[in-house]
Amino acid sequence: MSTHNFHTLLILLLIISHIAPSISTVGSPINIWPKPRSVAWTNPHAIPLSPSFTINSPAHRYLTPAVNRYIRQIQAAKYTPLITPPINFTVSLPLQTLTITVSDLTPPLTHGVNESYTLIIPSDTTSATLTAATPWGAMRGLESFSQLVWGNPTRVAAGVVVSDWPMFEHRGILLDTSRNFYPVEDLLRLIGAMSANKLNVFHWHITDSQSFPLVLESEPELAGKGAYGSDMQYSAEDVKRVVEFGLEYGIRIVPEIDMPGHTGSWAKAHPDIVACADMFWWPAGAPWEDRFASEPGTGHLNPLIPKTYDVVKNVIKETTTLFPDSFYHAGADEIVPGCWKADPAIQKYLTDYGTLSQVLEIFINTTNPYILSLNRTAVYWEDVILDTNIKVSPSVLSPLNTIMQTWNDGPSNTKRLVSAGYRTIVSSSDYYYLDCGHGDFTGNNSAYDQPPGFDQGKGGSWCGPFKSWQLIYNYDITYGLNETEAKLVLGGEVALWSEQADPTVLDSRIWPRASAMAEVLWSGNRDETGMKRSGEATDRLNEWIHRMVSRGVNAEPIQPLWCIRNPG
Ligand code: CP6
Repeated sequence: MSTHNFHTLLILLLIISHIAPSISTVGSPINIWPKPRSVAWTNPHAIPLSPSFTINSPAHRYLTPAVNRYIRQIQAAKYTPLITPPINFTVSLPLQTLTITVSDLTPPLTHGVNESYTLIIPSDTTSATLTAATPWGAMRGLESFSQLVWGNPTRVAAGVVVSDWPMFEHRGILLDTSRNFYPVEDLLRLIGAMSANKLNVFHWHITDSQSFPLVLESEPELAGKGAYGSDMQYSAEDVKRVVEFGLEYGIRIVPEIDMPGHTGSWAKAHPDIVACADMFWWPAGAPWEDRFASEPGTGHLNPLIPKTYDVVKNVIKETTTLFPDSFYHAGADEIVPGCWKADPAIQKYLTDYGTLSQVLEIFINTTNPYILSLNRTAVYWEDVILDTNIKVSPSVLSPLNTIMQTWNDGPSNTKRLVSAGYRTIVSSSDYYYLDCGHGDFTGNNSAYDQPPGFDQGKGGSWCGPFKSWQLIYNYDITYGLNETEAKLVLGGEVALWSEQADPTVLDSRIWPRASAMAEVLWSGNRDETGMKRSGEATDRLNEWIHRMVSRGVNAEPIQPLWCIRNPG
């Protein structure tokens, strides 16, 4: 294209963009993360935000504290953007109020609650409006409003209508607090940052084989002996703080007490109900079938001992008392044959009656109805019906009240689950596992690090390769599904397993990669033309990282500052 033609085109584009209120990926004077479903600018300009700016809102147990928090943040932040929004300042009356209207204050924070909102900041009045169907939608709208405010003296973008709602209902982060411990303060900072990214589910993988940090009144020795220390436990008070904090930020807390595998830590209190816990995790030279666990920290609950169910029922019951959410994650991943085979009672069962799959079926048949009786929807890892070695018959777990969570093989396992009618949460380890730190964490180079058929050829180290934020945009979570099947995909979760993570790296291991997933699940991984959005998202993500850092979240950079100063 000649320079002349190029200039003509530019002028044409400028004229068009002035006539039509643009809803486009380019030219947005200031961006909201995750990108809303629709943003319409009409005569955009920056106006002053009054120093006495307030938000009028209906009183609500959780919306009111959210409103107070946003007033404080908006007044105090004086956020200095990386790039000053390309938008003219107009000397005009300052914005005095944001008025919130909520059609129904009663819906509790549940899966599928209406999170839509409409935010209108007109260019010619002193007051803006936010309308939402529920308090939870109002919280999402407040976050968007806060991102349209910057500078000192404070400016707000005016002449804009944001109409927004999520693409997927379940948008989560899994954090494993068993391999390493995280103080409550870290969990609260995570929940706050999740809310800023419009995520809505904190999947708390509380316990595993390495430690049992949850204090239970009915089973005090589980944490008493199974936690890393008395200073590395979550009390009922701690859990309450996390749950209440979550409600004030619009984040559901879904607990997972992983069982019957991943339970080595239970043996400190109850050695009699845990198979193989006293054995070394990897018999030298033994094949996969003879392994005691998927990683150091051995032990699986023994489904053939009645006492197992006394303990398990106490644990499930009290956990559902502590966590009000209607989802209960029941685990059931990675049952390793060698562990159960090493137990004499299970050995006898195998000789006389049946298979390891039937042993698992006994466990699921006893615990699943119990979870349902406590009015919970059980979520299971895909392994429970898809594992190649040990799995239950799908008829044991009804699609009517069971949700499955995938983590292996990306799209194909999702397809298998939804085509069998299960609602499914996608957390593909090839795209959404953020835990990869420094490779081998076992301290040696045993076959364990690259077990057969597991992650060979995908980058060498046990958890590799590192998943980039761009890769997250590349994943279509409903890939290859027909319309009916795609409807069963509830959403997704990124996961931070903590073998190589603890509070020192929490923020940077999660952010900004979880921001990429948050955008994918809120408004999709592709732009209007069907292109993957990661290219277009780069500049916006730089700004969003900077804003997260300004709010006390140590999100990692994705580019040198040079690129931001020399856009182009
Ligand atoms: N712990 C538990 C883990 C993993 C799972 N469950 C895991 C497996 C493979 C990778 C990362 C994490 N560490 N309880 C699988 C759901 Cl690559």
